[in-house]
Amino acid sequence: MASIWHGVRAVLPSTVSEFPLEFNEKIEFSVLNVLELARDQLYSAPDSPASAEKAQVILDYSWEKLNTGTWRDVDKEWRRVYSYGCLFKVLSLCHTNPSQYNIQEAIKTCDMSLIMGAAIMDNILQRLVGILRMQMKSPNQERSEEPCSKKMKQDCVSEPVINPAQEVPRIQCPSLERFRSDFLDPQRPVIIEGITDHWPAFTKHPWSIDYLRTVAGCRTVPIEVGSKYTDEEWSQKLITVNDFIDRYIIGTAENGVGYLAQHQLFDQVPELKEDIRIPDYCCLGEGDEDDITINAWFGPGGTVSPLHQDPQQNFLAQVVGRKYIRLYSPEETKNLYPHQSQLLHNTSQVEVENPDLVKFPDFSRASYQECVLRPGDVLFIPLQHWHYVRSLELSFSVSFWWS
Ligand SMILES: O=C(O)CCC(=O)C(=O)O
Repeated sequence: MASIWHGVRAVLPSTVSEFPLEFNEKIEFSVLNVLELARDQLYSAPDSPASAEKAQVILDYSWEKLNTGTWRDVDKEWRRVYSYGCLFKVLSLCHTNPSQYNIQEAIKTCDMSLIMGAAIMDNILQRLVGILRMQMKSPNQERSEEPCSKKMKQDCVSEPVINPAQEVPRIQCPSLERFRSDFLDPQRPVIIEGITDHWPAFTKHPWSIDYLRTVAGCRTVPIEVGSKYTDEEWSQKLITVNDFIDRYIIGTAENGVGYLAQHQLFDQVPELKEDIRIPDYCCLGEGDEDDITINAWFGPGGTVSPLHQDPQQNFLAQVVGRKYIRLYSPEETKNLYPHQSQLLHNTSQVEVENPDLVKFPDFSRASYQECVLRPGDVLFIPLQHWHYVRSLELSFSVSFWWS
């Protein structure tokens, strides 16, 4: 285990004077002082218990700042301070013969920095997590006698009946010009086939529960709990991917619907990002590749994303399982009863597959298109098009939001 500290130490600057601690005037002098003491101790007495205490002081204080007011208004400087707190905590956890528990705790701390903090020191927490992951017992080791032997939760998910007259059209790998003239310019939805065949997610590393456990099982991620985000009891929590699979996919620990729906997964777990490719058609947009948001949508059968619209063009790529999708053009907005509140104004109040037509009578006038998205399919959802999504079985999709 001495090698852990060796590996960790190797990513730190070699001397205290090379260790950067620069903040703007938003950060109070007393906080800077604790940060400097923690840094100096790291180089003078790294195994002193006082290191862990200072890390905790930095974490507690910056956590308060991150949780005051709305997230949008949190100053990035405080997110950097939080990441320094995470860094000092990881270092104190890894110093002397860390147990598996401490290594898992250190990985969780790196993830908290990647989720809540901001990049510091050339993304040092991302590099540390790579080193720590190698020291974890293989996530499948304990499960090796029973790979996938546990039965998957069998959800009773109803199969939709698709009306062919309303079905979203399909096309095989159109040229860029054809896609632009027939679908992007007129803002018409289409399912593009044959453009994901070369993705490692289908070839080299077919995505499966076991594969996810291997590349991301010990990683802490935010998940959504509740059948849909408009429900009162809906909430978000942080758990490891292994726990998410055990509780919500295999379903041994808890009932209820859990959805791993988030944009950070591919930044947190670069191995997964290497398995997918940004569709070439995104080059028709005005933004750079860095402006494209890539979201993961991983959950059991029956997860529902209520009818909503987004302010960007979207390619929704299906990797595992199938999803039923309904699309309404922005012209139908008047028949879709968006919520009044600012927070949910992009979400319809109507339960698409079980509408209350007494409360929402005009909903029945809204025309729509529908489809079942299958592995390999990529659905183009034009900007502001309302979409409703229900997974028909265990499903993993990836969406690309671009402008
Ligand atoms: O797959 C889902 O559940 C929702 C996808 C979605 O809303 C999106 O990609 O914008």
